[in-house]
Amino acid sequence: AIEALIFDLDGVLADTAHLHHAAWKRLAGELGLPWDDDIGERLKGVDRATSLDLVLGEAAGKYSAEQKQQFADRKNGYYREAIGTFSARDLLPGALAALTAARSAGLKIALASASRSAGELVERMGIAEFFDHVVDASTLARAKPDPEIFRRAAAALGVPPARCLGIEDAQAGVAAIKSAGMAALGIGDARVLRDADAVLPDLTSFELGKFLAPA
Ligand code: B16
Ligand code: MG
Repeated sequence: AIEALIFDLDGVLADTAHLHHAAWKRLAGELGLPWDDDIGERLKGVDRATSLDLVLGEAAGKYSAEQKQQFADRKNGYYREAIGTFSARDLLPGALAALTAARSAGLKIALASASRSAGELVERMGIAEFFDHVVDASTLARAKPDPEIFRRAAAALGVPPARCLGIEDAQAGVAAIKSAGMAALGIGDARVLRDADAVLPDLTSFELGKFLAPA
C-alpha cells in the first residue's frame, strides 16, 4: 500500500513553469538565439545547467564554462525577480486539497523539486509545514531523469520506494520516479506522460483513495 506521496513542485503544486520559460526566453533573446516555444515542454523538470544547454542548442560549444555559468545566473536572476511576489495565490488548483487529504490520511509527504528555489517557494505559498522532508536540489549529483532525487526523498521519509507515489508533470520526472521503483502519477497530457501509471490533467481530480489500494 502507498505510505508516502513525493511531489514535484513546478507544474504540480506551483504555477512556475511559465516563469522559468519567460526567463529563459528573455536570456535567449539577449543572446540573439532562435527561440521555439516548444522548448518549454523540454525544459520542464530539467535542472538549470541542462536547461541552459537546451536553450543554447547548437551555440552551446561557442561559450566557455564561465560564460555559461554567467548565463545561468542571469536567467536565475530574472526568475528570482518573478517569484519575488509569490504567495498562496500561485498554488495550482487542487494542490492544497491534495496535500490536506494526504496529511489527513496519515501519509508521509516529501518534496522532490529540481529547483534550488523550492524551499523558498513552499514558504511563500504557505505549504512548507505539509512536508516531512524537502530534498535540497543543490546537493544532488544527478538530475532527473536520474532517480536520485526520488530515492533520497523516500530514504529521508523512511518509506521503501515501492510504497511511494511520485507525482510529476515532466517526462524527465516521470522517468525518474519509475527508475526509482515507485508508482508514478503524471499531471498533464497523457500523450506526453506515457510512462506514468496514471495521468490526471491537474490535481483538482486527484482522489487519494484510488492510490491507496495495496500494490
Ligand atoms: P532552478 P521541478 C524544475 O523544478 C523546473 O521544472 C525546471 O524548469 C527548472 O529548470 C528546475 O526546476 C531548476 O530550477 O533554476 O530554480 O534551480 O519541476 O523539478 O519542481
Ligand atoms: Mg515539474
